[in-house]
Amino acid sequence: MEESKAMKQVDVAIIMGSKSDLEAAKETERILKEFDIKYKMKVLSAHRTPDQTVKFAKNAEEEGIKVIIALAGKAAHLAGVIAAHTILPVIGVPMDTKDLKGIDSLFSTVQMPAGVPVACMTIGKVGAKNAAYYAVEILALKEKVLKERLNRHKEEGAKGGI
Ligand code: RP5
Repeated sequence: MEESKAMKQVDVAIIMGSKSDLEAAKETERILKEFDIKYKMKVLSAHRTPDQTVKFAKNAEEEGIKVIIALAGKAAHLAGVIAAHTILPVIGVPMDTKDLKGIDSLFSTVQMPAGVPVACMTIGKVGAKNAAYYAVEILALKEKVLKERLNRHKEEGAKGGI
């Protein structure tokens, strides 16, 4: 019983507001895979499936999740709603949008009230990538092997290789 729970345990949850965010979420996924991070991906919406979103946020810590990445666009309340229901670090990624070029998503993700932080990344796919790196940096605080991988990655970046 305990063993199967441990096998299912993931360190990072990638949550997206809609299937239409999948392309960006795949960028996050790709980098987490590069760092060998155990993750899961799920579509949950602060507006379309609010009860399931809150349930996920409330159970995340007990599930063993350590960092939550939330990608959402337009009135992007997903990261904020999740942060309202957990003390785990929540990284928000504002999705690019057709009408307002992601400024709508950016403002709704970044403008959180005091005491309920969301670490807001850049708009779109760059933000999706940085969310993964940021999650790895958080996990690296307790995992030496990740620290080494991040240092190697920084060295590659210095050579213009990212
Ligand atoms: C948000 O609205 C989603 O995160 C997505 O970025 C945006 C559009 O969603 P769809 O109408 O394409 O499902 O909730």
